[in-house]
Amino acid sequence: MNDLDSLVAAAHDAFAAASTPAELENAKARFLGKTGRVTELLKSLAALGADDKRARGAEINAIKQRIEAALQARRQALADAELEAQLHAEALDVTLPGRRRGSGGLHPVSRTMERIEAIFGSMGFDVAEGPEIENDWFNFTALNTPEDHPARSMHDTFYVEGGYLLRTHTSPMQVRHAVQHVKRHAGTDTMPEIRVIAPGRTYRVDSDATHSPMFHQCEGLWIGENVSFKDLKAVFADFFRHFFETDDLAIRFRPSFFPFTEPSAEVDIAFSSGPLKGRWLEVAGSGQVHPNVVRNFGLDPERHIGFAFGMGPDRLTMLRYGVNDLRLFFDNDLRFLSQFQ
Ligand code: 2U9
Repeated sequence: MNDLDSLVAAAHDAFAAASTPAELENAKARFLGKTGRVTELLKSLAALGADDKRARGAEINAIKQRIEAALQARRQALADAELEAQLHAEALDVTLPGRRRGSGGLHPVSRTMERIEAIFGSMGFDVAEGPEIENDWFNFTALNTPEDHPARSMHDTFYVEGGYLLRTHTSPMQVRHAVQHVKRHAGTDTMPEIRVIAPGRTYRVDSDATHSPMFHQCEGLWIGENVSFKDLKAVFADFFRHFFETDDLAIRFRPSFFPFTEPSAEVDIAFSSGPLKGRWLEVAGSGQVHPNVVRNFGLDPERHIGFAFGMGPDRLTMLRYGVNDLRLFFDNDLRFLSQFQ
């Protein structure tokens, strides 16, 4: 290999060793730059005679072109590699599903409330909603609750300024509904039945695994001229079978006491299959509406009778989904809540 061929080989090696465009341009300078080795060779022609100059000059120009071609090829290779790396780094899998905004969902207790409203709605019950801040008359007095009843104590009831309180049950809403209903039909001989449920938030000074200071209630009221405990049993049987989506459940009534009903009963259900099989579960309270309460509606309790009931949607949600701590519903932890979507 003559000196010119080995110069071409050296340039090839130097270009191949350059791994970035900047390194390649430095290598180029060493061969083709102002003081590069090819340039030095061309300068050395000045010392030669005319014939030698022509022959040597042609040789040097030939290797200069080979070196320039090698440089160009390496430039292209580096540019291709860079583009390839960039394409790889920015690769998009266009078959992946797009990123969507997560869709929200109903809180499990809200789902229960909606189910309760739909089932009672199918039995002809209206839905009454109203104030959570109440006065003493609607929350207690109209419901035959004596002045010295423990529920009225500061330990059980949240009192707010101005003699108002946070309703301790949704019963006051039913009193409001009944009073309005009676007024609307005053003076007419036949008054349509009162058939209403009152779902909503209620408040009591209480907090542990099964009690929350804010909790939900759904109460119901059915008043007419011929409404009896027999109808109450039928309504409950229908409701719980629909709510728990099974006919495999038994219902029992246990005598109890509430100021606003007489007689009164706790309502238990027991499933005949599933994880809760055979256990009596308390699910509601109920009773024949007390004559004093009917009188407070503006009706004659000798003529208008009926029943009322109350149930806790929080507890019904726990039973339906197998949740054992009420507080989970109110912690707003999406890991818990998203399980119900
Ligand atoms: C009017 C008259 C009477 C509603 C009733 C109950 C029995 C009852 C509890 C169920 C679970 C409260 O949330 S809970 O702890 N309720 O036991 N509620 S009778 O009686 C009424 C309502 C309105 C005008």
